[in-house]
Amino acid sequence: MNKKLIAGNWKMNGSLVANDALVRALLAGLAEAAPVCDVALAVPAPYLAQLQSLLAGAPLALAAQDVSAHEAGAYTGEVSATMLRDFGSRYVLVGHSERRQYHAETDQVVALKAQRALAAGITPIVCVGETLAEREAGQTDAVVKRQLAAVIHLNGHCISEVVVAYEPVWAIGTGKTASPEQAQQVHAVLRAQLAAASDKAARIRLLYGGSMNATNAAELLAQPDIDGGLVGGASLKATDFLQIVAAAQ
Ligand code: G2H
Repeated sequence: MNKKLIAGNWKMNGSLVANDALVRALLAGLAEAAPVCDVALAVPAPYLAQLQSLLAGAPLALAAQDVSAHEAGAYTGEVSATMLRDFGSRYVLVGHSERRQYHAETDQVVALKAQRALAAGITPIVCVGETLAEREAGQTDAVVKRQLAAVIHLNGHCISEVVVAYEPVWAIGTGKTASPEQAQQVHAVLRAQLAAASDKAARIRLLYGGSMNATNAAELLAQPDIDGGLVGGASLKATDFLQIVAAAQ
């Protein structure tokens, strides 16, 4: 069994004052609970410096929410993997559905971003997932397999260096969660695809994301191919996030 990873995704939320209070509450809770899983927080890029300082020496890893597909140069507004590393990012989300949807990120762009992250020594958390229309059309497996296929062969890197997050788009921020059986079914498809590509497939962490909360986390995390969670809304309240971390033992 893999060591679980619970990653909070703050999305575009936070302020210097609110972040300080939330992180201090999380650190106090983690010190008390001494969780056996890995815990990370994906925060907006302007707050990486604040979090780097708050998390120094803490059992809470820093993550970014996006990375440029380019290394450096005339790409106004972009943040490179090297810059993220400068600020202590251990992970970075790539291909979150909100990036695919609102910023037209293709599978190819997502693969380039994953490649940039790996080259900088940052673990990409590659997000895949189907829309409601795709699920209803019976295309779930085909969609997630196509999205995963794009990152399976990254130049000079092994897929085992990547974390994969399955986030059904219809469950994101909607309060609708995939049932543990629905999530496990897709995770098993992803695991089989990984196994065909790597003898280390069993060690690749597959996270579930999409309205994971303090109530449903334990059941989802008990599934054999669910190795953690990518948590949006519920990561903004310390008590909720700590309960999810506690469920990941
Ligand atoms: C999915 C998830 C975190 P939420 O986007 O990435 O968000 O838990 O709010 O559905």
